Amino acid sequence: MNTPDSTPLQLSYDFALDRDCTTLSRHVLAQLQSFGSDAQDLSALMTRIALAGKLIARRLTRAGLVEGALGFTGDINVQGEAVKRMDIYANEVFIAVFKQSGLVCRLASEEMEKPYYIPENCPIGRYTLLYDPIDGSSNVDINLNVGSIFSIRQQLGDDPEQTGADLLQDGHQQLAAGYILYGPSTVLVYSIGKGVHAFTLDPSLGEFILSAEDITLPSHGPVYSVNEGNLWQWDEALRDFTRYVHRHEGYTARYSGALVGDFHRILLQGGVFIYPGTLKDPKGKLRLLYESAPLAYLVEQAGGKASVGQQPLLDVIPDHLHARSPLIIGSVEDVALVQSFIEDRSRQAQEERLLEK
Ligand code: P6P
Repeated sequence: MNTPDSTPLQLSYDFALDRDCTTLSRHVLAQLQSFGSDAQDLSALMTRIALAGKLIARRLTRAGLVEGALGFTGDINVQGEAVKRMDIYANEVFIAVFKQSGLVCRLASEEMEKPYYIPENCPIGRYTLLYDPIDGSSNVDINLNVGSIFSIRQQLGDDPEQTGADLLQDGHQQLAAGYILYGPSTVLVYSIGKGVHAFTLDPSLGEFILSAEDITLPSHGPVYSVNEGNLWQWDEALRDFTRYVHRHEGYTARYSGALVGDFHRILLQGGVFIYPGTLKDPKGKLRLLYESAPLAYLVEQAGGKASVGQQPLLDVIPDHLHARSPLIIGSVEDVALVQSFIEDRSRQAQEERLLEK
């Protein structure tokens, strides 16, 4: 409000107060320009996700001081991966937070083989939360960034077998998606299909406060993010791309071992993140429904691109709940560059097959 006697100090107070009052729930309702039941649901869902983020952030910031917070449980999860204690804690947080919500009938998590039903919510709550409670958990014990990734889908039908079969839909069916990055600050990034927005946790308020609105990726960026230790397992096209960026100015490698942090860097600075198929895992390592698809939804909302190679990632329909997919995601020009090497190799292979005939 620019009153005649407003001083720059007054203006900065007004700005700071207005910003501190732009909480996540208010932002969602403003995005939807509605107070209807669907809008209220989404706003309430995002508020619950924020609560989960606060509880996980609190545990992470004190993990080194809390008995039993770090290290492994000794179990192997449905992914065949060693389970960290923080994976279980974070998974339980999401269950506890949504149990009381009345909104979500079903949770599908990287840590649980089958969907988790919350019967008391099911007649009313027609939403499913798909999530990776702690992504990059190998970073927890060394105090490096980790994240939670989430996706919200409508529950279609009653899923009588409780297999989540109705979730095997392409990524365009997502109602909302985002992640929480636990780094020097805790940042929640989300989209409900109206742009990508970031909120930073103010621990003194216990609130996520709007810190960046309508985030858009640059069309090109210097960063390529891939684990070159797997180079010997990749298709030749990915080696061609790697040789190209090694030999050309203007590229820099950044890889943290945690998808959420690596993606967040690409979202803000541009570039490309790649987790390709390998000889060991031809479909790649990352899970489609609760890792790649939510990030693909975000990146397209931010003007970027996500592909599994030659097919847009959001078009892919998983054949089971924990289906994996290759992931090439980031700035339009950089994803296109990776795809150009894939197309060249595919054309070359086709020509060789024709010559053999
Ligand atoms: P690699 C973490 O386990 C994760 O799922 C992602 O967060 C990360 O990008 C990837 O795996 C790292 O895998 O094979 O490079 O160690």
